Amino acid sequence: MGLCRTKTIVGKREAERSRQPTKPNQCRHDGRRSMAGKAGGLKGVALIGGGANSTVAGALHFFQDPSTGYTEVRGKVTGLAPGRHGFHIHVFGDTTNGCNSTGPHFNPHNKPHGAPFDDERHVGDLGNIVANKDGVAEVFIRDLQISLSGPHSILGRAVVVHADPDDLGRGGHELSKSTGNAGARIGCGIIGIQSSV
Ligand SMILES: [Cu+2]
Ligand SMILES: [Zn+2]
Repeated sequence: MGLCRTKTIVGKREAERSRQPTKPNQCRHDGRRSMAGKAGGLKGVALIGGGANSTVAGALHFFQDPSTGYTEVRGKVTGLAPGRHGFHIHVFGDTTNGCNSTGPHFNPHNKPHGAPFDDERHVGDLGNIVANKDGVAEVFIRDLQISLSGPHSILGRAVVVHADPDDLGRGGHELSKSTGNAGARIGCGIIGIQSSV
């Protein structure tokens, strides 16, 4: 998609500018090398499950690059219907009552729901993941609003996969500005600190 193409690095100021994607908050599926091999930085992990009558499963890894602030979400979710599925960070890392105990979208600044590339969005708004005809979604998201430390930290919260597409706040439905009208919560997992072994 070319959202994150960087310029040739010439000197320090240019290098700083080159880190800015053309869309401010996120780049995804851009084919760039993963940051996860870099030394330092916090890592998180979430195992996705769907509860009693769901086939949804997966594992997602989170890594924040300390030099750029970008947090990368990588992994795979299986057992989905083909197509787009809303994908968010919800407030609570609590699955006592399945994915329904994870609360609303993580929204520390009381903003309306939006797209990952909007400035006006919930911190937890990561848009959609896309499942192929076999029901497998390969996830590769890089985002500047979620973090693994500080007030935007998603550690101890939950990642949730929905039955329907997130309309990114643009659908005109009464739920568009709060949930993206993404439907049922068909999979979720608690984001924990990843073991180094
Ligand atoms: Cu959600
Ligand atoms: Zn939201």
